[in-house]
Amino acid sequence: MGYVDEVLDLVAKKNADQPEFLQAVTEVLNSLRPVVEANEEVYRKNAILERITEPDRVIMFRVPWVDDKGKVQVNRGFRVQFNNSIGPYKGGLRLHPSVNLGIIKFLGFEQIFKNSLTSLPIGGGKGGSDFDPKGKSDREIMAFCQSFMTELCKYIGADVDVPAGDIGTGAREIGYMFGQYKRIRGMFEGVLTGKGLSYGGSLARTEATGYGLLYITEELMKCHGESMEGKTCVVSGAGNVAIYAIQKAQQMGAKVVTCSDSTGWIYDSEGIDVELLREVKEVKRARLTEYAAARKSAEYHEGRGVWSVKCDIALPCATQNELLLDDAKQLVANGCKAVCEGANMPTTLDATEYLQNNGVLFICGKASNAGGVATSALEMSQNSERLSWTFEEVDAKLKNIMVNIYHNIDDAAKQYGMEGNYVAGANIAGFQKVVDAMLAHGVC
Ligand code: NDP
Ligand code: 2IT
Repeated sequence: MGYVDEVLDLVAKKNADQPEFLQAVTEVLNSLRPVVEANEEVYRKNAILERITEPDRVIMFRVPWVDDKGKVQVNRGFRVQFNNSIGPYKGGLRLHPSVNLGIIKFLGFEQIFKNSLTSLPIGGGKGGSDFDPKGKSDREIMAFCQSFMTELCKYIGADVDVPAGDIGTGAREIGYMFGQYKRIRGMFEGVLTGKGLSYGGSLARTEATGYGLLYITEELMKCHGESMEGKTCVVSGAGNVAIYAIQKAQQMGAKVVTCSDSTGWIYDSEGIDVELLREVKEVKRARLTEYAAARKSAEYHEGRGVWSVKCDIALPCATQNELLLDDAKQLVANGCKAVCEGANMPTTLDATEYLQNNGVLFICGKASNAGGVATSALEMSQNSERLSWTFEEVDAKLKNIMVNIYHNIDDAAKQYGMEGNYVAGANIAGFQKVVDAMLAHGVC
């Protein structure tokens, strides 16, 4: 048996109850085959694949907090510090009832390669909790965030591990967590990113993931003789990534006709009104039914369905495994030219293969959503030098990073005879830097 298959077997045995983690490892290791075969002796001897698929450490803890009725609630908190070969652990905190160890491990594993692709010195980590922020009062959110940080603060630091936002964790939650870290550790340092502008946040971090997604999508289109102008896009999600992806797509002259949340989706024949969407989701934290109620051209549908809408470009920006094989078939039948992932692993493995085999340009999240974490690393740089850069400066650096990621993954795919396979290109390009550092550090 080849080395990749041996390790895939081993990882499947050790993590049988973690389907999302296995899915992520399977995608990555399968696409690394040509690189592993070319270096099999060294990688085997150094157990590179065994080590890269086993987190440095997993921290799990109880998060007790008091709700508005005076009752004690208990959630489970996680931080997976996966790999710090090229820099301090870096990755978001997800607050959603579906969170479990397997999901945090999949996200942490992906983060290793994503962070490497940014070309900035950040390692891979991820955390979160099965806490559900929906319907909670501000005081309850604060109580949870303070309790979560009371435990987490023992394991993080500006040069150790720097968490940030993800699903359910935005500026409000980061603020409460930063306050608690500062209070317990007695230190004002860049321990979190996605901070507010008044206490060390970076301009353009809020927009960065969505904007970055569109910068790489535009480069992809340009390199295939097309532009964003006049293209019809479908977007899923209505959170941080989706909102700023829609905004930038519109600035580039595309028409975005859908968005979605966890209960339903919108088709807006006139194109999504981003300001209205922000008001409904960011300010009121309400359902998309409120968007439909406020806008004549919008239809609201219960359940899922954005991928059934005819489009040139599809941008999944909600969550993992939200674009399935049947959705991929529908996109292809409707003439979709490109799928670029704003979310982490939104497309299942069979759907990805179907899209690739049917001529759809496909960029995976670890490349196309890397703008968020890249700008987090820029926030870390600004914190270190105790300066803040202008919006234009950060945005220009972000664009440059995304365009470079596109060319790096394109070149890596070509180098290994898989031209146009940006999944393989991303995994190979991300892996190479990490493996060089791991070999340099010896057995650890
Ligand atoms: P948000 O919490 O801001 O938004 C998530 C959106 O997806 C919401 O509209 C949510 O609906 C919707 N959604 C639909 N189904 C689900 C589900 N089953 N679970 C969770 N959400 C669901 O998160 P982000 O926009 O920050 O994150 C979206 C995706 O992008 C995630 O995969 C995340 O890991 C990834 N990502 C985020 C980055 C960032 O900087 N924030 C960076 C890189 C990747 P509802 O409104 O009903 O909750
Ligand atoms: O998935 C991701 O890259 C994020 N949620 C952003 C992580 C970060 O540290 O900014």
